[in-house]
Amino acid sequence: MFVMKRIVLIRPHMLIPQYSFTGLTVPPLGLAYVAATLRRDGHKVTLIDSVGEAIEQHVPYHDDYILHGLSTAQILERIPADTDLIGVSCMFSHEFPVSRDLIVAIKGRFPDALLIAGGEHVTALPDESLSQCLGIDIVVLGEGEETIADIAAHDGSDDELAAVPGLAWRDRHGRVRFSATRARVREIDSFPLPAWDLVPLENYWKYGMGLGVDRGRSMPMLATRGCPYQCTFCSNPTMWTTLWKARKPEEVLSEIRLYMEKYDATNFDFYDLTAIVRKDWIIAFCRAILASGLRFTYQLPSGTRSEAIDREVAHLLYASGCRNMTYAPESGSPDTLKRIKKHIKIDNVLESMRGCRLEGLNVKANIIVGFPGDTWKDLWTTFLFILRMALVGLQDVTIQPFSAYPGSELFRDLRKQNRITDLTDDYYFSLADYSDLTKAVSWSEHLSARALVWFRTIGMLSFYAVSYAVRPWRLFIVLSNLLRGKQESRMERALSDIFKRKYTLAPDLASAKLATAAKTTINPPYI
Ligand code: B12
Ligand code: SF4
Repeated sequence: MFVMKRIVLIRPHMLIPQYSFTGLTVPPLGLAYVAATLRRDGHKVTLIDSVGEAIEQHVPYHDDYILHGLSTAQILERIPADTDLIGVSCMFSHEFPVSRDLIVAIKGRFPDALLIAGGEHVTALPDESLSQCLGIDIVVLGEGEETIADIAAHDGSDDELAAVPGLAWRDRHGRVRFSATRARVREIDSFPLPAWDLVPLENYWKYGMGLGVDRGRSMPMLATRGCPYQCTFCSNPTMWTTLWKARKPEEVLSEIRLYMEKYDATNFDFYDLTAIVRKDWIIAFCRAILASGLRFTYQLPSGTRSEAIDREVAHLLYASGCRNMTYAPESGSPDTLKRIKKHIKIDNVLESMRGCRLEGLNVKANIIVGFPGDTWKDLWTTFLFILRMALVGLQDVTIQPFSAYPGSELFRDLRKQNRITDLTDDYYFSLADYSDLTKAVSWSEHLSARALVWFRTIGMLSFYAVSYAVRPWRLFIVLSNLLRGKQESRMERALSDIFKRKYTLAPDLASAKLATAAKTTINPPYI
């Protein structure tokens, strides 16, 4: 017999390093998908988006960090008393200590509600998540929609849980148990569209927040799930396996049309792990947009591969409204690329980038340095590659030190080698240092953390120096866009975020420093 449940889904507050150069804050797409599936099944769902509901709220945390969003007390206040099931998203490993404390506080207030955690981090470390956080009853592994829907349909007894594939839980004897592996959903168009009516989208638009550059009222989109590659630094294979599935281009387009009509959306940010895997798919998608006559911009900001992007594809991308794209070559050193199993050729990537630039796209590249085994030679080769990208005309580059994310092959290797031993709070926090310009952790036997900090600074300065020396008019474009509050490149986004943080956060931070009470509510004792 079906019993309707009262379900609350929570996106916890975000943790960002104080000297972070990125202030990206985006609507919680994964939770919006989960909420839609639970509603499809007839449950009553509330979504607490701690970040979206308090974009302007920032509190200092542990000296070096900032907590962004609602406080624990404010989150607790929003949970209805008759809640049966609480789902918390635990996406980022560096935020786990903070999410854990939140979960403990929630469980303390609502001991009878079943507490389910899902997302990247708990999927990578289910055992540890359950043992480091006694507030979690069940961990949903990988793709979450159907698993949580099955849990909601059951009563939560050990036997019933064992019959639901795709989860880990602590049984009544306190032992961590795993059910059978759940296969990924193959018909990804069958998911109900994200429940955006439960998310404070207007707040994101008000502050110009989105995954890409601010090009107006932006909506998150997902055209594909998974990625067929297995780069050693990436948690994707553990989370999504290597199954890559794309939606039908016309379904993606009809979702876009819906958001244009319902929300006046003008721009769409694709959150795909690697959106462009098949050339025939991207061509069909671009042609469908062109045939529809709809006018909007879209961006591929999360880092795509280059194999399927030649000049023909670049032309269609631009013609159909794509304005920004991010490549993720990660390194310029063939030795490093081989070690991290990236399976790309530098010259092919540069050729693909050149095509995009010639067609007018705004292009950024992501570089990671300090992988285990990286040497000065790898850094030097990567430095030359960075300069070549500047000459090709890329607008932006980010250089980040490698972070050993749980779920990745490199993380497992480092644990086997006893280079990562205890998963302490300090370890989790260290994963956030990638975005702090003053910090790095080096996992290379040949490079110090200091060397990586310097490399990043010199590498980025050199990229922009060459870029502006070769194309001096770009400086004027950046300045004029900044003055007009317009954004085209990631540099413009970063400068505008820093400006916003300085002038809109500063008073907030000052008052928060006085309010020591805030620290006690946000930071209850660890268990
Ligand atoms: C959008 C995005 C962001 C956004 C924030 C997203 C958010 N809402 O909080 C921003 C730009 C801020 C961001 C930044 C970073 N990101 Co990011 N990001 C993504 C991205 C591209 C899309 C996420 C998404 O929406 N996916 C689609 C939805 C459908 O999947 P999902 O969110 O995982 O949700 C599903 C399941 O996880 C599960 N689920 C999730 N929550 C819950 C809750 C419950 C109760 C249940 C049952 C299930 C469940 O069900 C959902 C539906 O199937 C992913 C890559 C990807 N495509 O997954 C990387 C990814 C999540 N990011 C990653 C990383 C490393 C980062 C950064 C640390 C640095 C970086 N290199 O980019 C920063 C740090 C962020 C910070 N807090 O400061 C890693 C995470 C690794 C890890 N374990 O920490 C990912 C997986 C990319 C990768 N493979 O490297 N990111
Ligand atoms: S880094 Fe990109 S290409 Fe490599 S496995 Fe992860 S998502 Fe796929």
